[in-house]
Amino acid sequence: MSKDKAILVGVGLKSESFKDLKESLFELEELIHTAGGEVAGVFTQQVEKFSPATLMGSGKIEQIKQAVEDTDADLVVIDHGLTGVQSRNLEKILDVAVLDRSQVILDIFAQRAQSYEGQLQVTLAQMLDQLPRMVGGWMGSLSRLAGGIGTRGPGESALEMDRRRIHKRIDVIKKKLEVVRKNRAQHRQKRQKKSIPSFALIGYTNAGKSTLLNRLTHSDVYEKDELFATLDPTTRQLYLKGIGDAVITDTVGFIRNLPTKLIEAFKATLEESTEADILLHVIDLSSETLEAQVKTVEDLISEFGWEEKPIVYVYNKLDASLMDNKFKVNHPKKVLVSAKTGAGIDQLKKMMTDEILAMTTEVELFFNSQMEHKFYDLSRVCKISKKESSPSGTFCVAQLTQKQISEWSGYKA
Ligand SMILES: Nc1nc2c(ncn2[C@@H]2O[C@H](COP(=O)(O)OP(=O)(O)OP(=O)(O)O)[C@@H](O)[C@H]2O)c(=O)[nH]1
Ligand SMILES: [Mg+2]
Repeated sequence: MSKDKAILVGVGLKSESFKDLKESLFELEELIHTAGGEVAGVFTQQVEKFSPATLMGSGKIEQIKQAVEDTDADLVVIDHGLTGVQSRNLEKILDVAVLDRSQVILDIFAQRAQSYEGQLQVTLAQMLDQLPRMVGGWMGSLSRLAGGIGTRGPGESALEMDRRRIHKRIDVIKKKLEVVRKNRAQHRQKRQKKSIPSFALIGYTNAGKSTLLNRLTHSDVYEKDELFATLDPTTRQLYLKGIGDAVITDTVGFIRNLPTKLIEAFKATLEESTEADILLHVIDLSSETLEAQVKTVEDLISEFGWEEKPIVYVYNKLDASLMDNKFKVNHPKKVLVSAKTGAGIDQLKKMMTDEILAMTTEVELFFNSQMEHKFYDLSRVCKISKKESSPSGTFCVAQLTQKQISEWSGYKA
């Protein structure tokens, strides 16, 4: 199938920053490429206020229409949310499919979704996204007959469904996801019962989270120079000198103007990060928009209520860093690394160890001679600061996290 040809339109208010508008639009170009399309033209418009009927002014729409005809474009993508009325009117005037930024992101997610859970989440997000757009019987651009950007979905699509059936489907999918979530929670509980220290990699899409996971755990998780390479969370074990075993989770990346429906649908995936002891916020030193990326992630961190967690700022791609990026943002707990070359990885591991140790309390434990094997289990997942063996058993002082204190409370000396 030939590539979808898209005309992109950045729309914002005159009172908003033009730089942000351009940055976001540039990112939308990358999203279109990732979704498998090509860009046939780019327009921008800053308006005094948005038109409820068509979002932007008629002059600009005329120009876009002309460009659609000249380039034989298949679709127009607006870098702004659209109401159902706005989409319908624009599609009528332009006579091609009109999508917004969310729909492009959802389309990429639909192409990426591998696991059962991932597919359920994307289907749910697409339905939640589509519902408020439905005007009367009109289904918007999803009703395009041919495939292409905006028409893909992993499961049953919203294509020919009416509102009532969509509501029903949404309920069914939510129930299925609830089962998946419970499953995940059980797995996590098992892990937590063994109270292994846990980390979660978070950050902007393409920052290098998966590459870092591979570097830290000698794994082979999919990493690629494209947006949203990772969708399903992966958890791997790693060894930290001074502590022992720990686990680290890699998950979906963030992007500015992430559709809220998507966040809602990906709750189960995000819970993996919510449960981690420590967050590693991965930042791309080679990005021209480093500050905006950091801000997007930090806003989401507070939206998810993660700000109470210890966060280590991992500035990645040191080998390809832009000159002044290294000095741009100053977080107290920061480390500069290259997941690609391995530079700074030892410092990062040391920092991860220190962060875990900072969460611990010294506890005196005693293992009688029959329970000595338990002491060896313990010594694999925490720091033992003192140990005395006698014929009756082993006494030790261990540095334990809160979770570990409850797990090992039966051995208090
Ligand atoms: N030069 C350089 N490139 C890197 C480094 N780390 C990762 N990359 C590249 O950056 C791109 C994105 O890496 P990923 O690890 O897939 O990024 P991610 O954060 O997992 O991205 P998503 O899963 O899409 O959110 C890949 O092409 C990597 O090879 C680094 O230290 N230096
Ligand atoms: Mg990834």
